[in-house]
Amino acid sequence: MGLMTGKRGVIFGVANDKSIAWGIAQQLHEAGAELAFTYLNESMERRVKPLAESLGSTIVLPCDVQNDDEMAAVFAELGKQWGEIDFVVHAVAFANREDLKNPFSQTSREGFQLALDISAYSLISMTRYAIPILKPGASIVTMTYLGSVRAVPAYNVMGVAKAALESSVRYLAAELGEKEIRVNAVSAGPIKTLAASGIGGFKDKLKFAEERAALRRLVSQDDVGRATLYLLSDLASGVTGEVHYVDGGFSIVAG
Ligand code: NAD
Ligand code: 0WE
Repeated sequence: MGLMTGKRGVIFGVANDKSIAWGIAQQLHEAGAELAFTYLNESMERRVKPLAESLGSTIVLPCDVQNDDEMAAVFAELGKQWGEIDFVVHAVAFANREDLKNPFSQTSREGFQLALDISAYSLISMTRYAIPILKPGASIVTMTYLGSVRAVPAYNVMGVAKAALESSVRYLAAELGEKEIRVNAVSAGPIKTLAASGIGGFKDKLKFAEERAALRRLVSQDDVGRATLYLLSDLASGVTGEVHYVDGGFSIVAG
């Protein structure tokens, strides 16, 4: 019997086998969970379908989180096939590349709205569509980053989006506690993924994190996957509204 045996849930945010969402999926699968996946578009579909199949998943659905109809269709289909579900993983973020490069004060209204819509509002709409099929005891986890609470060079509008995301975690947790639904965030240290590969000077950030972290190492998709597994499982039945750092202790040191 695994920690997640008999539990079912959906994972948003797998792009390829380097994705944090994929690290989470592997841990959930090993623990006995049954998984559904969503993908952004056709180019992602080609990568996500074989990954999903490798874990025995048969429910793989399109979902651009900016599109309410697609989001509604995902949870309608899950309701049809499974009735109710036990967990949701939100591992989705996007900002215009120039907004992660230009001075922060140059952020356009459109760029701000795009980053906040995809990276923060989507947790609210995802939760809203999930609620009708979430079991009591269900758990929602989203992925965040230290740039929400510190001015990390170049993270810019994504930092504002992550601050909104973390605040949304607290408001959703406060609202859904009476339904015995938990909502938490995992704040991961820097990891080389597709989303990170577009960032200038990311290598230097990795080196800095490795040198300064209390554990003197980077964190992996597996490190994040295991902590997320805990938050999604009944081991964390008393934990909600939290931002749980999985950064090797980078954020707790100074000097
Ligand atoms: P990734 O590129 O593998 O995943 C990002 C995902 O977001 C992709 O699957 C992409 O398809 C999806 N996405 C973007 N726009 C979307 C939209 N409109 N609709 C649906 N999906 C959309 O990169 P990752 O690093 O695994 O990122 C996953 C999460 O982890 C993000 O929230 C990111 O902010 C967070 N995070 C990443 C790091 C890091 O260093 N890599 C650190 C902390 C937190
Ligand atoms: O959340 C993220 C990255 C999110 C992201 C990445 C991209 C690159 C490609 C959002 N939008 C885009 N848009 C693109 O066009 N991380 C936590 C990883 C990350 O990004 C940084 C970091 C870290 C860490 C950017 C600057 C500084 C540090």
